[in-house]
Amino acid sequence: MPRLVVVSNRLADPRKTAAGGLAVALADVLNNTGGLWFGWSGKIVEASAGGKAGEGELHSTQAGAVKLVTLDLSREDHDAYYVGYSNGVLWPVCHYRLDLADFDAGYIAGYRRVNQLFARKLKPMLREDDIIWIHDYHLIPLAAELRALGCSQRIGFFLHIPLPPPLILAAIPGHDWLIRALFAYDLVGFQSEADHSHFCSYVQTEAHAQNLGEGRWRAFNRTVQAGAFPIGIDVEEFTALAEAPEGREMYERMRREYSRRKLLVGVDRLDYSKGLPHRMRAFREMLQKYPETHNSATLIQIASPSREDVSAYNDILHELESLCGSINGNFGELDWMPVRYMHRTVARTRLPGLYRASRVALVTPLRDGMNLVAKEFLAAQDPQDPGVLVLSRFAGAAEQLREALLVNPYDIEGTANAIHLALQMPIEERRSRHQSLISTIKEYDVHWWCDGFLDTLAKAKAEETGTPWLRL
Ligand code: ADQ
Repeated sequence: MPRLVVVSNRLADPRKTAAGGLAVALADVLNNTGGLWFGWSGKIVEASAGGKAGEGELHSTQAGAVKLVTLDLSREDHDAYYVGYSNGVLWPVCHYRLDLADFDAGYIAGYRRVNQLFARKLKPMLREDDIIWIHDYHLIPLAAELRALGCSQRIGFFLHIPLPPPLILAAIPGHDWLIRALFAYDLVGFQSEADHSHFCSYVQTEAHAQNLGEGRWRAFNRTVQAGAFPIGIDVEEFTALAEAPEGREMYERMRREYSRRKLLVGVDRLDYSKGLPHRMRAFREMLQKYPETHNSATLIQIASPSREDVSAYNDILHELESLCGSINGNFGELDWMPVRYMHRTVARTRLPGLYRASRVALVTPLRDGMNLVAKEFLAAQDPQDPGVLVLSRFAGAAEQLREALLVNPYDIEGTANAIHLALQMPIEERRSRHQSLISTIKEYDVHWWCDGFLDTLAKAKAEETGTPWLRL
């Protein structure tokens, strides 16, 4: 079996529970093939006097059969590649937020520089028959840079965030270069059919690519295969976490604490794509419209700190704090606070207990590649007395989870009504919705995703008919 090489901006130690679903899923294949996982160390090195920093000092550790190799970045590279182009341009535009993008002309060169650095450092570690799997928007041009150095291995790419329609994508400085770079891969995977269809319309209209059928496209002297591979969770692992002592203890504590009230839960990174202020307004609207919910429902919102070096994140933090404060100020009683808001990360081992104790989950992003919280909430439920998922139609997960209560998060009143409906939903309906949803997430779990992508990659060998790579 060829060795699997995974490349992503950050990596996780697959032996640790805290690493989460993706690391757990990749750990199996990485372990079985004695694989290599390569990425940024998270460390920023300041330029030393006279010396050139950021030439990527390598750190290597062995995690079982898996080799983890990371590199450091210079301050300048980090600011342009990570804060600038990746999180200041690609993240907002791919989440349809042109208004929040920071189109600084200098960023793209830093993004390219770091991708070249990754390629230069990775190449000497590669074997001829390796299968390489590159993840996410930070590393779109990495295959092109590897090809430019003479690498002919099979290379796949998976985009974890949405791909917007061509006219939005075209707002990205260098969008044509980015899409052209995707043709350096043998296989490109998206989260949803919607994202895949945006790729198809872009390459047809902007790149005049030839449609070869079965997801294959020819352009820039290369062929590439593209498709939707919706990511799942490790349902068994998550259910086991719910049954483990910490999961149970958390569940029992929450049940005791909220025995007189129904619990609603929201768990997100604090990011403007997650629709947190819209969610709070919908919850406030529900309290206003349905006074019988006063005293009987509490929303726990956990928002983990995220990318605090990007200014748009500070704005969302203040807006959220002020909304939670005003809801509690206006509706709270001496013995009841409608919202409990926490700006922190909850340990992965405790999440299942919290989910299981909640009657309703609010997963209402304005735009999301997939959203794994939705799937984790479903996996943690008691099938005999399951909670209800209120899910944004703009999350990639909505393509699969049709039996959730689907909402348009921009429609505050509509979402408020859906939350109320979820709180009132009779047990038979909760059970039957949950039954369909759980069978979907079990069938399309993270192992299905991982195997499906790698099997397709093993078969998808691009034809090269010339030199495709352009300079930026
Ligand atoms: P994220 O935007 O980070 O990921 P999401 O899929 O919702 O979003 O969450 C990823 C993981 O983080 C989940 O396992 C979740 O439990 C955990 N998490 C989130 N908030 C947390 C908190 N406050 N405390 C503790 N844990 C928390 C990107 C894309 C998504 C896509 C994933 C995977 O933006 O659309 O689903 O990658 O492809």
